[in-house]
Amino acid sequence: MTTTKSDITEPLFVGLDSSTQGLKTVIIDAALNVTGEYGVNFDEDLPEFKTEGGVHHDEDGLTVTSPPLMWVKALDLLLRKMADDGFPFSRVAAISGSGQQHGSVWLNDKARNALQGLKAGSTLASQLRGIFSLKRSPIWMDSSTTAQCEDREMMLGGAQAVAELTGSRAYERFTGNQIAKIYQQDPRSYDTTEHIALVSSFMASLLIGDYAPIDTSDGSGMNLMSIRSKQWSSGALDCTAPGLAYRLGEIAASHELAGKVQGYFVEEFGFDPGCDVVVFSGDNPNSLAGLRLQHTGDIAISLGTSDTVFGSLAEPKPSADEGHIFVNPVDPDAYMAMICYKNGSLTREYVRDLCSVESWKEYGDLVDTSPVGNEGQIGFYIREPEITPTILNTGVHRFGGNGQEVDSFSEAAEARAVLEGQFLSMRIHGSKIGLAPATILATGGASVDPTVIRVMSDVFGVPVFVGESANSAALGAAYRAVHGWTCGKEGKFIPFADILATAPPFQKAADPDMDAHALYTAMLDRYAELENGIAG
Ligand code: XUL
Repeated sequence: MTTTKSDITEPLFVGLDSSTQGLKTVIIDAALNVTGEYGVNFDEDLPEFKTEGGVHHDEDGLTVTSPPLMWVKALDLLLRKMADDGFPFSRVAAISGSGQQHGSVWLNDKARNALQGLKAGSTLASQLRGIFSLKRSPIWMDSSTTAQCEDREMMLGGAQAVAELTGSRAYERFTGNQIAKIYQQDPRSYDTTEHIALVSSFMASLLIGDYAPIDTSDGSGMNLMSIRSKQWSSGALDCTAPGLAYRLGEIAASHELAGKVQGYFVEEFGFDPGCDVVVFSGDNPNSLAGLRLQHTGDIAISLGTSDTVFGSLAEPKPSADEGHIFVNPVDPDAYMAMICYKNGSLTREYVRDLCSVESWKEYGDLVDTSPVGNEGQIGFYIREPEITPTILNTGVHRFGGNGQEVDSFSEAAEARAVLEGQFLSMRIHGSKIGLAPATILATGGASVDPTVIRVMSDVFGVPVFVGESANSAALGAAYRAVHGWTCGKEGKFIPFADILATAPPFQKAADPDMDAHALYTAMLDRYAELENGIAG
């Protein structure tokens, strides 16, 4: 690790987030206050790429890509916007960043020279147009690699063996399976590829003017890295494509320094030549940092279009059935686990509409008229094919207290059943990959609803705090910039918690009622049994 020196007196830290739909940045000062935010929207600000939601969908309905040159142009545009706004680039002590996970950027043998030789006076895009060996980068929404996933699981000893090795069973969107497909279907492009970056490491590469390493946390989303040795797994590489270790390059811990901003940014925008670039990571790892989940047992439940449960844990417990284990982005010796549900907000809204109430407030009042535990009634509301666990048949399944399937519930029971069911499921499936919450941070739209928070707190038996999640990935990247910069300055690893000591605390929204919690605990086995029956 390089030791850094900075003469900047009032340092700023920049977090960049190259997401599916746009490039955003959050800027913080040394006291961790947000001092600025800027953004570029791909569809609106870069219409020449003709993306929808930042992506191109192929006619097969499975292949989804984005043009990597668009990401370069977005950086040009974002920095230009900041310059026009008088942003004080010279005060930036460190930058880190976030990228949509799993997407890959394929670079030819001209790329390194082009990155190293950037000249001030013209845009990044005009100088880097020729560096891509694939003009269409596969991204996380792609699901065209089922055959490659099956091959990987067969060659490595089954789905659970792949999960044990790489943190997740083979998933279509994971980069290794995307690389295997391209190698098989377009070997010429593979041959002309010198380097394969993730979206995160590519954006860092632009800043340092060289190939930046892939970090261990985003690297866990590839089905290629051993989550225990934190190195490429030769077995996983061998069943992907030849010569891959060379193309993927180095792996670094997420708090390490990738280098300094290259001269181009110093001359063009006035960055300090000592400005550090801290290794970039994936958006979910950065959100973990942004939501300050630094201790084992700190869990976030994000209630959005899809619901996500993620948090820190000391010991990985990979499962082929659900979720992902990633190396932790703020503690190289720890891990993070994540599970996603497709049936989130839209499903809750569907049930609210079934209940003929006008507002979430009325909905909450209705839930309160049914007792905790819903007199044993359990409902499954599968509006979208579910991924946790896999339930492909959509529909509503209601079970009475005696376990018999019934056609309907009272409105109050219906209103309560969807909430209890979703949180019981999160408790069951989260525990299968080692998530044992000590506290929960609830984020996303439905987290403002006190009834939702009450049921969540009682099901898990822990206090629930509420927090902002807007731009949590960019904010997390900014926190990680402070973290990596401090570790660099001190020449040793500093706990992330020390960095966050001055951050304002989240607000407590509920303490659990332990009698209610005991009732929910007694329902877990029955819930799991009924769920198994539905999943078939
Ligand atoms: C995570 C995933 C998405 C992407 C884009 O596994 O596929 O969350 O990171 O946000």
